[in-house]
Amino acid sequence: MPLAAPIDNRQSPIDNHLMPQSAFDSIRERFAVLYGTPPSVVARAPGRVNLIGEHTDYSELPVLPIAIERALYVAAAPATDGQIEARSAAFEPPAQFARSEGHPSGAPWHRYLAGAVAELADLAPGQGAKLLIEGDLPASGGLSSSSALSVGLLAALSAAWGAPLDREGLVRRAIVAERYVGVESGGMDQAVITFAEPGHALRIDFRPPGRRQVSLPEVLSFVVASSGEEAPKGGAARDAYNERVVGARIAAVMIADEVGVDLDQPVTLGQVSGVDVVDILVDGLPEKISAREVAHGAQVDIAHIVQLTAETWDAQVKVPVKRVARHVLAEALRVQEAEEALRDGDLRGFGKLLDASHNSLREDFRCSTPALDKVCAAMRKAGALGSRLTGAGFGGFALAACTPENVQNVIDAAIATTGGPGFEVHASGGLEIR
Ligand code: NG1
Repeated sequence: MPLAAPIDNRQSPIDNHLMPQSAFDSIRERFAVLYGTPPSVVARAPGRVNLIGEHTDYSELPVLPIAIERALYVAAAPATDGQIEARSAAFEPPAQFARSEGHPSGAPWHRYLAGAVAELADLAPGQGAKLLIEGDLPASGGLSSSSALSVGLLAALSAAWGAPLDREGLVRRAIVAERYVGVESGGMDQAVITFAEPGHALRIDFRPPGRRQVSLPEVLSFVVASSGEEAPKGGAARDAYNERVVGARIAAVMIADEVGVDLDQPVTLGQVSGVDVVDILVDGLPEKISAREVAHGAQVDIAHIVQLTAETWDAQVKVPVKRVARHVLAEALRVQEAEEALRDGDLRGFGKLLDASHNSLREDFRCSTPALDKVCAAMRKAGALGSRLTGAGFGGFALAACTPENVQNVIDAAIATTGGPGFEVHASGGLEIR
């Protein structure tokens, strides 16, 4: 069954939802005090909350996120000395390195900075930059602070160097920049951060590529709550994420091989999701299998399965395949159903889809944690229409949908369970550059 309805490729107008001038003014003032010169540009990159469509983007299947009012602000000015100097109250410690050196050692956030600078190697060679990064976006996982940082840095640096990127180019480069940090992510975050409109979710399709704004009912509110566990993109969480990416690729190859799809190029589950008997084929997949076994059996280039941008993957390791594919394909159908429920104002139906998504992420995809399960259950008990983990999982934040009069109950229940933070979020506008 084809998943994607025709997509309206309308672009978000720039500066569609102006944030208060004061936030831009105050970072400008602090920049001037810090560096003795005003910034030439400030970029505001919001966080995001994925409503539904979790772990589908890297299989080229749809997602339905919103941008939120919490954001990172990146102020930048060019520097003739070729040095990159970046300070932040949100990220410690400060960074300083010669642009020509490329890779500063140090804190994890320096890798995002290095990734963004490396992605702009073709712009204003020899120029350095002074940067100040501030904001109110929690960095503990699930609200996309890493992509807000990458998008904000690319937007601010390219503008400061006199070559502002167009929004499509910005998204493309931000995806690549972030993959160098080691997580083979799909592209949802960078797209919604750049193209979101207030009051709307953004339906993003990858095959064929497209976006459309989905109007949100006014009587629908959203709360996000921390599970109390961080989900840093290093170590175990990165490996667990990449294991799912490889599992999804293996499933795609095995199904494609069954139905005679050309295997000369990498295949994704998105490519085979329309096959009539796809559910039967998924049922026939092994629970676990290694990339090497599959590549050998299907005579496919093993790199199509295990090649990650910045990490190596041991092709002999057996990874979960059947349950990963089952989640991904079912979740893609839920995105379509959730969009329809929003369009029809069916809030209960929408809430049930969030619950079903969480169950699938817990039981099949296995990226939930007891703390995430607990905070979701507490929010449901407090009257939420539905609740699920949001983002990659393995810790981080959960989302609840509720009616406006229930927002406070849901927040209180979440905070009583985890100690917080928990707060309401509104669908907000994407990247602004001033
Ligand atoms: P988080 O970790 O929540 O920013 C990650 C990926 C997304 C997507 C989700 C799971 C990055 C930058 N983003 O989101 O592309 O795959 O997991 O749906 O890694």
